[in-house]
Amino acid sequence: MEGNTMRKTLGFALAGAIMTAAAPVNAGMLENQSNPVANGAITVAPGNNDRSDWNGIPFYQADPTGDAAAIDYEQVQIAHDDDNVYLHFLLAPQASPQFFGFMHNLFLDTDLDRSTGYFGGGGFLSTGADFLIQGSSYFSFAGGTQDAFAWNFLGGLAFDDFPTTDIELKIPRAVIGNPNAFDLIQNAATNPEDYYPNGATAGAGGDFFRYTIVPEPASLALMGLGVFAITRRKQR
Ligand SMILES: [Ca+2]
Ligand SMILES: [Ca+2]
Ligand SMILES: [Ca+2]
Repeated sequence: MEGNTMRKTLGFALAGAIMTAAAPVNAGMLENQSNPVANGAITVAPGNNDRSDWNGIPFYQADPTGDAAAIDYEQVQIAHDDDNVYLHFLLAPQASPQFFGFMHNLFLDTDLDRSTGYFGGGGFLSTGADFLIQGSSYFSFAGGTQDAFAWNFLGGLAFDDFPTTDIELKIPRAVIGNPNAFDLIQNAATNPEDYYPNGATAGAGGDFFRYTIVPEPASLALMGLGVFAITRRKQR
């Protein structure tokens, strides 16, 4: 609805029409990255402590350190190849570092639609998460209402929380429905909790990060513009 309104407002300004033909842009999206790598260029496996495979992958903007205890996120890198998505979170060093694998919650909104999936009690989260990755386990949303923390366990994936200053995940694209893009929020279910980004708890319009796996081809955006132009002509 909003996208249609925007498209009409922008009328036939070509550049604007191409932008709005893409997925709806939420004001709370802080960053949208896409970092394709060669198949198998990144290794995620417990016991593999070589992080040089992440060299050259940009970080998303940093989370404050000291805003949480036990698990305190600093930054994330995300990349993908033909089969998998890879995430690498840096953690602030702790006085008493612990692994806490299952306390790392990664909320993935794979349809880029906040009105589907988990959005937290009272809707305090910025996205509607269709999948949850909790340590090495992954789940699909199963709540009867969007504020119900209810999930179907689907299986396990490669997750490495050793050493304790970072975590790495390898998510097969197929197990999260082969999305072209997803919005993400990272949460440490410790006390106090850490949210990354911090603005993720601001509800609708709150902050989140987006990762794009398959960019929308410009030709499709132009096709959308053509259909729109024909529709407009018919309406007159
Ligand atoms: Ca933090
Ligand atoms: Ca959703
Ligand atoms: Ca935070």
